[in-house]
Amino acid sequence: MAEDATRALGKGSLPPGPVPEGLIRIYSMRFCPYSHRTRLILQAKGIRHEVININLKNKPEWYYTKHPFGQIPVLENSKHQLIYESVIACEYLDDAYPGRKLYPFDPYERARQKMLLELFYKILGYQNTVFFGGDCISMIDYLFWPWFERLDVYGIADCVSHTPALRLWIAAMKQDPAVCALLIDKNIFLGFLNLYFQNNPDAFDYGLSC
Ligand SMILES: N[C@@H](CCC(=O)N[C@@H](CS)C(=O)NCC(=O)O)C(=O)O
Repeated sequence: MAEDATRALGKGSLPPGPVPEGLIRIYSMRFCPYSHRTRLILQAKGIRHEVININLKNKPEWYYTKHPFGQIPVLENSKHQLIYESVIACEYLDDAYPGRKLYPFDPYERARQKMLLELFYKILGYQNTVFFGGDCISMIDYLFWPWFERLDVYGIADCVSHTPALRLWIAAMKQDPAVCALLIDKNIFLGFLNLYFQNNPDAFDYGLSC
């Protein structure tokens, strides 16, 4: 499995070589919630991958060959295929790789998760099960999680204190191995935000020791 803690590549960097057979690459940024989503799926499905972090305030020239607007996340496979838009990338990983399917097989249940996701962008409805898709974790939970993990960092964790079902879901998510593997240290996140809002291009490497 890949190490996420690599320095972000910026202008003047050399483009990485082709993706080796049997591996998938993610162009990412350590603090981006959309990349976080996609890394959760890589982790949850145990997909061998490598991470290339991109400096979003000083983007490498070559990165525009990976995404038309230079956004992250982007997946690249050994056939030079590029997949972007985090929800599409997550579904691609679920379809293209073996192991437990994170989207339900049942077409209605799959549609229901996608409808919930649409609602998430407006206002969140809630279920009477621990997870959004039922009694075990599935795609929809991973697609929501990065924003909930950041509530504490933004100092607004209290906004879920009056919703016991959501608190239960957050507690259950914190038990999941993929979520645990990618939890971000709050102080490191705050350090990143502080530099980011000063427009400092070193923000993306905040907290890395070398
Ligand atoms: N709809 C996109 C949004 C991705 C996105 O906004 N990524 C941000 C980083 S969190 C980005 O690339 N920002 C740099 C830019 O827009 O130039 C997705 O779901 O993948």
